Amino acid sequence: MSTNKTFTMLKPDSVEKRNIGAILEKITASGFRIVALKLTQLTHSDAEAFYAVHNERPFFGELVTYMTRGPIVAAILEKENAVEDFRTLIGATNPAEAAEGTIRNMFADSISENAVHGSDSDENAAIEGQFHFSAREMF
Ligand code: IDP
Ligand code: MG
Repeated sequence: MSTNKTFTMLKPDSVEKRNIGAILEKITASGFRIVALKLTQLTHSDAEAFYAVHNERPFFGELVTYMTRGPIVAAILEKENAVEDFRTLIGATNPAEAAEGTIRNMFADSISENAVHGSDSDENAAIEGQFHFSAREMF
């Protein structure tokens, strides 16, 4: 059953390039409601746990270094069919393959520094959202 919620991070490159406002505008203009929102920073162990599924991949060390090098924006978003629709809005992992008008097409530089995270399932959206936000931070 769909929860109608997903979890996103605007990754360190988006914060460094001052794209927070433009990306949040694109997200809300696309019909998502912001349920929870904060500027925060992942620790090394946070990033290793978050991306544990990729820990055998050759880019894992680079990914952890990138995701911990500065603040991120964490958010929970609500919309009908949120997980799937948000993955469509962000576009392919590699911005060179991301469709015109998607967030990664507009704001990402490379397959490693690709601007945003979007949960890949309702189950992971709930786990990732609860990692960052307490009940009193969700509206
Ligand atoms: P996703 O973010 O579109 O779900 P995943 O395959 O789950 O993509 O990969 C997680 C993150 O790992 C990507 O968003 C990107 O930052 C990084 N990544 C994925 N593939 C590569 C790669 O081939 N080289 C470097 N970094 C990668
Ligand atoms: Mg993924």
